[in-house]
Amino acid sequence: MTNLPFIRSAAVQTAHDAGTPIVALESTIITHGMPYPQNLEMAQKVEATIRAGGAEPATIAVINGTLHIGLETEQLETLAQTRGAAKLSRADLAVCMATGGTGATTVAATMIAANLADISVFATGGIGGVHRGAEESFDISADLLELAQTPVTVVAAGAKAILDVPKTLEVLETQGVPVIAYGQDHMPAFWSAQSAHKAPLRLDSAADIAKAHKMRAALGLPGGQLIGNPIPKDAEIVRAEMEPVIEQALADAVTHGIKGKSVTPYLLQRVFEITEGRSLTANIALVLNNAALAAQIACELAAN
Ligand code: PSU
Ligand code: MN
Repeated sequence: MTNLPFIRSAAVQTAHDAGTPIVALESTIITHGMPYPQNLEMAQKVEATIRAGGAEPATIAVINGTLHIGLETEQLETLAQTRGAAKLSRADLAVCMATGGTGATTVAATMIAANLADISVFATGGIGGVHRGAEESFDISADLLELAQTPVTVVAAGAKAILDVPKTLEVLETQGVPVIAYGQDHMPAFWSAQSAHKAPLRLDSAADIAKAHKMRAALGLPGGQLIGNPIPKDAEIVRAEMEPVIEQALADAVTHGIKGKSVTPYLLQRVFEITEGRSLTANIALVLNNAALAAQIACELAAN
């Protein structure tokens, strides 16, 4: 029995007890980031990629008030088809659990859950960040503040390109979050491998990323690391092509008065529509790529 309000799936419990490396996965990308059935296929492929990399995947979600670390096959299938699941960030997690609700965890909430369950590495698509026009809307994702306080290494393909990337980098710097591009000098831009912005830091191996994770802990520094892993070249949509699409989606969001939590899901859906599904194909490719790197990092953390 545990006092902590979560349960592990059978496979995650076995991995935890055996000391097998584990990689956490979020669920908002499943419920709010992609349509069914592609979301389910993506989630299953991501889990398979992590297993192929020698680690155990732990998809995290709240189901009927219980925080699940790892979902059983049917739970994942059900969640992928659940309409109206809550989108849970740091602010929402406790209320959802206290009231027996069902919801998907964002990057912030997944980091909290992973840390509770002794998981140090987490793979996602793109983190939330500072929205364009934040000087008016004050829309800054709680993901950034979570990276500053919860010791989980997050592998993402950068901040979503719908965001203001330089402002996102500034907030991360202020918050003391290491932003590390993997294998290149520039920040990746989600659907595109390159952004116009140099990354503050660069590392070229999973072993170095694992070492840096441990060094932060040894220094007594709170918080995690953000790894910017570029989408594979053969799957990317180059920036020049994406930028007008993003502009259009942002303009539509303003026209329709989209605010708060709905902004990110709305923009992803509009980009999907405007690109006639190509953004989704790229999104799935980059998540799989992040899962593979996260598994390597988890193995390195366990080995040394
Ligand atoms: N990356 C994706 N799709 C998503 C998200 C990220 O490819 O749906 C989700 C993540 O869960 C992230 C959240 O934490 O969007 C950010 O939402 P907001 O901007 O409202 O904080
Ligand atoms: Mn927001």
